[in-house]
Amino acid sequence: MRIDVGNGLDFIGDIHACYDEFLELLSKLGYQKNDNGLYTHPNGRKIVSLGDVMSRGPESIKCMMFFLEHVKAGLAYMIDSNHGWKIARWLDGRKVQLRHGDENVEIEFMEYEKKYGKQKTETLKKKFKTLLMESPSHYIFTQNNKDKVVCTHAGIKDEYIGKENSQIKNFCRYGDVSGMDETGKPIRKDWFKEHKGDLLIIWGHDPKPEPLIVNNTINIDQGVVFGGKLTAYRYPEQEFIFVEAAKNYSGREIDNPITKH
Ligand SMILES: [Mn+2]
Repeated sequence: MRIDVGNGLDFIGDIHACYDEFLELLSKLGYQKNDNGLYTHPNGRKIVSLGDVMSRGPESIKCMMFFLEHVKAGLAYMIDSNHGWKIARWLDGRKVQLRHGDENVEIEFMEYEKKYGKQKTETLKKKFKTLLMESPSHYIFTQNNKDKVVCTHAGIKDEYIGKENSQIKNFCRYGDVSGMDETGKPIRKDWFKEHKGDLLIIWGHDPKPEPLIVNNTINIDQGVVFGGKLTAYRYPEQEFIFVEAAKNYSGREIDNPITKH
């Protein structure tokens, strides 16, 4: 899970099927579509998704297709995430309840099947399943063989970095969750307050109106699907680039994580 920073990285927060905003962000970052339909950067930069590329928003299949093709071509990286894991298990035929926007993915697949037929749909589902199941809980990016940046979906403890087991995978997917509150929402503990040292941790999952910077950790989920914005964090430039959401796609008006603050 160690990768050299190379010619620079563009970390992208939770896209949640907001494909238009994602393409706009790529264009702002200087990526261009080549003759094979792939987005490349003239300086050889690469895209790093923090997961949750699908669900809630309008175009899950397009977003998953993007990462399927770009990860395969070595142009992007994507890590595991809570929605990603749920969809992976659903695609694997396991019994899961599709909610919190995951049901939109099923609807998209039904429409896809009507348009392209059963065989093509099954092939695509299988490819998505493999991509999602094989995504690691986190990546460590290095410069001159020194660990510089870690990316994870919902959080990580310092002692987990560089290791992988089912407990670590769950922590990275859901964060430090200690039960549910009376409305059934997870009670989240602030794992990032415990982070020590120079290693930069970039994470998403928990939408904040602006990037939250604490102890060398940065949350770059600015809730594009809730009508917020999609964030890119450029490394090593340490620069934020944003695209505003065209609308609030989530349908959530009350208790919206972006507007309630
Ligand atoms: Mn998430």
